[in-house]
Amino acid sequence: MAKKLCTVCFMLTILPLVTTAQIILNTSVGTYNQNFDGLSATGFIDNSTITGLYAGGVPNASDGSNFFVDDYYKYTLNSEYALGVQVSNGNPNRMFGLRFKNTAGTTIQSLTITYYGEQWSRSSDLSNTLNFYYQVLAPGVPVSSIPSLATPGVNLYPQLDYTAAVVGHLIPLDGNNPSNRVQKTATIAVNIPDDTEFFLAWEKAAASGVSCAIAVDDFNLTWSENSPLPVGLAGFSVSANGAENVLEWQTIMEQQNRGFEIWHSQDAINYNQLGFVSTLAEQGNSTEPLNYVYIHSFLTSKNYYKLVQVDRDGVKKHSEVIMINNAAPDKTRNVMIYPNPASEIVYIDIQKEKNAALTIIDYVGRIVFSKSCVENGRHYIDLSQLQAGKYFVSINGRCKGQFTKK
Ligand SMILES: [Ca+2]
Ligand SMILES: [Ca+2]
Repeated sequence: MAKKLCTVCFMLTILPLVTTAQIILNTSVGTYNQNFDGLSATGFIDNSTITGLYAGGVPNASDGSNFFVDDYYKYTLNSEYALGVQVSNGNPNRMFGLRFKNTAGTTIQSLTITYYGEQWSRSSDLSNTLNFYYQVLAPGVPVSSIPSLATPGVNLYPQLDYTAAVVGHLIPLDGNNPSNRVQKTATIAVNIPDDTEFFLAWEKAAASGVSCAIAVDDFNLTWSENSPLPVGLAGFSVSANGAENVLEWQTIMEQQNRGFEIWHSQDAINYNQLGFVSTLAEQGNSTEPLNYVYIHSFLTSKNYYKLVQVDRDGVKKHSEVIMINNAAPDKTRNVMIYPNPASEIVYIDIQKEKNAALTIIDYVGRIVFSKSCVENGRHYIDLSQLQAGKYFVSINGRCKGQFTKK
């Protein structure tokens, strides 16, 4: 009898947890991480195997060499899992996603989403994209199953789509190999009131033949009650393009905007300004969408970026920080010069030189600064005595870049 009573008490205790087992965001700013390593080889239950994770079926575990098409996949290598899918001809689209609930007592206005797309097999099917999307429900409305791309109220966000790069006849690939995984990241403006559920999800379209095995891993969400930027910033993303990182952002409206400072860090603590991108809006005012791009050639693989939007009256507002791990730094480049344009000071970072002779030359070839036996590291050059114009930086007689004095 006592045992029975205990069981009833236990069930009463756990039942509320089961019915509300989405991922709870109960602070105005916070972070959620999911590496999918809580998956196992023996089965999958929506919203149970991993709280808030929906995949609508029982996935097979695979290292990419077994092709259990039309199931959700737990791609594993040494118990390191990713969640993905492989679809065959004639079968419907497949989707999976994470279900959240805002209980912070405030409206969430910004989501910074980062994840890795991993390709675990090759395929000659060309529909090799995982489409990212999100759905916000009305306050108080619970959801019980994953929406699809076709669901009314779903928002697409193409900057977070992942397209598998390797095409060819079906063979397994190691999705953990850096050449088979890509980091996707963006900050998106949202409106998620308190007591509201939302899904962040991916959908793989139906295939012609058998699709590649395509997966998501190392997901990170940072949410905030603050809007990404006051100048109607619709998105800020960083993507890898060989030895360059491409920063892209869009404004949906601008008022009294002067432009954007681009700040960079290698450790998320010490930031340096790389440059300034002036507004594209006439007089800093626009009601049309405007697109901005800044390209950064970098020296180390881990890079943190943020935008600082500057009003015409000097007021500054910071964007979220985005980190990107690009495994292909430009190894031929060993000097960084910033900010550009510069006003009072220019910083010159030097790596892998010995007893360097540092020279700054103006546009007609006159030496305006020189120093010998310069060590590797960061150097501060006072520009206050220089005239406005273009200058070249030479190390040991080789031109390593240029900057403009404002
Ligand atoms: Ca993982
Ligand atoms: Ca992985």
